[in-house]
Amino acid sequence: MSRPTLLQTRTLPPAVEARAARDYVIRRPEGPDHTLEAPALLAAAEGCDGILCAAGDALDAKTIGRLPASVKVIATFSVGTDHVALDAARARGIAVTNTPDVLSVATAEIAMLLILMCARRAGEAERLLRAREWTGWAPTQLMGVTLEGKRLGILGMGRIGRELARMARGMGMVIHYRNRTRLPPQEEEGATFHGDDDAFLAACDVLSMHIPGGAATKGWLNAARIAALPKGAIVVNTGRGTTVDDEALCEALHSGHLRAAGLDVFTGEPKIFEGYHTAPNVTLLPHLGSATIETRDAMGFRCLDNLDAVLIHGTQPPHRVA
Ligand code: 8YV
Repeated sequence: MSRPTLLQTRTLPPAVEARAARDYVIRRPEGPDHTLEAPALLAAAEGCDGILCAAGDALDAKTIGRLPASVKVIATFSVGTDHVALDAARARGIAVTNTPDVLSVATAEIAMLLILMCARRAGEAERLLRAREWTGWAPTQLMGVTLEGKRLGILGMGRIGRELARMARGMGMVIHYRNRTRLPPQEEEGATFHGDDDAFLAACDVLSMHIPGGAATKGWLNAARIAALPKGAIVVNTGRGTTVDDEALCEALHSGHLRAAGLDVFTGEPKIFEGYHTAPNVTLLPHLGSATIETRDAMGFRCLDNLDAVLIHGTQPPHRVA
């Protein structure tokens, strides 16, 4: 049997590349290894049986509608699927798969890293040293806040949220959570569920956001919700940048209502909202949530397991989302 043809939009870790090249004819779009815009994607998809893409690739309804009939499956190298128009894929009978579970710990680790950096002002402190401006130890210099005993509010107690809760409990934090959609709430041992936004936000010394992107969550953290957080709260986002109103967040950092923010995701990545360059007490990371060697290998293998099911074995892919 001849090998199926795969459009692979990004360069993946070596072990994943090797397995993909063994089992598929690999088609690579021309140009740099980043977000693929619709025309380049459609041109490269000609004659392909499947697409292995990543978050940010333009798989909107229009593009999916114009994919060649040969495409049977889209496997995204991400747990988030906001960049893929799932209804359009369903309408065309194209299976869509993602990579759940394997990135939960890595992403929770980045959320915890941001929480720690914000609480202990580590970014500011490092910038001071790099600017050669440290003049010596002082009792009141760069004082942060102790996390032990503080309340961590997890927005979206899913797989990643649960891993973060486990880590935070180990540090003596008190866990509160809110799920926007799943009702009734699952019982989450050692965590307090909140049924409405205001009570939840009022209980957040630290708010960590783990909700998906897309129209339903756009700008969820707006000025009103930021105002409902206690003065001096910390906000961390490792989900999707679109869930935050950037202007409102910058404003709250400048006014001092928020102590700090830590962001790993941004609207319109890789560009970031200009205000973050000058906002005080903001720690910025370039979408590192799942970026560990172990996790990226596992994500790649998960994509290939899904592609193999559809294109080689003719079975249901294990992580089908549409
Ligand atoms: C991905 C992510 O690695 O899985 C997700 O949804 O945000 C990241 O962990 C990245 O988006 C590339 O697809």
